[in-house]
Amino acid sequence: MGSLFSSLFGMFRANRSYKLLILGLNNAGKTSILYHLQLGHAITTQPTLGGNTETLTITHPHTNNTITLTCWDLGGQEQLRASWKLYYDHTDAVLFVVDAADTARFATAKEVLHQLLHSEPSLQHSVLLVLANKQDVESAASPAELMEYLELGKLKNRTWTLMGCSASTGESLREAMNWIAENVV
Ligand SMILES: Nc1nc2c(ncn2[C@@H]2O[C@H](COP(=O)(O)OP(=O)(O)O)[C@@H](O)[C@H]2O)c(=O)[nH]1
Ligand SMILES: [Mg+2]
Repeated sequence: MGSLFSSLFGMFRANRSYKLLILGLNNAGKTSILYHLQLGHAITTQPTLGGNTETLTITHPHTNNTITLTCWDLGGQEQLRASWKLYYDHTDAVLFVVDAADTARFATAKEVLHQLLHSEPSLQHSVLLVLANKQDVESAASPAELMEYLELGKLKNRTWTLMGCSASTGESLREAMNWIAENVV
């Protein structure tokens, strides 16, 4: 499989830049997704050390427009860092990644997600894609189950969807990026 990242401009409009954030609790699979998009295959990830961000940028060869993906862990004290505000500005889409096999932390994931959307004015216009990651794990909750756990029906004035995916196999990552390309205004 080729790199999905290099073909993103085939899905996204070439005449503008995009800023996408990949957020979620630690161990959800954010870094794995980021690298899968870039390399087209799974890598062994290292835990991201407190507060670090990881960024991938692709530049359109003719227009110099960019697609930027930045990820960091939410939850715990790090979430409150003032410097994150800089990253939230002008966000087109949030990819909120949940480890669908980690049922013990669904409640925390829900709290963190709803708090994020309520407390960050600069995310008011961002579309939301929730990824129920690790669908390759047998015990993983289905997308429909996770949608209920996370109470996504409560979201108001927001374009959102939830999809199952696997950063290990790459399942549904192309569909995920396609949805974003089609739904970012
Ligand atoms: N089975 C399975 N493991 C995954 C998947 N995505 C990530 N992992 C593993 O989960 C762990 C945490 O992944 P990582 O990308 O570092 O999570 P992050 O903390 O959100 O950046 C690593 O051991 C990954 O190999 C997946 O879709 N399926
Ligand atoms: Mg990480």
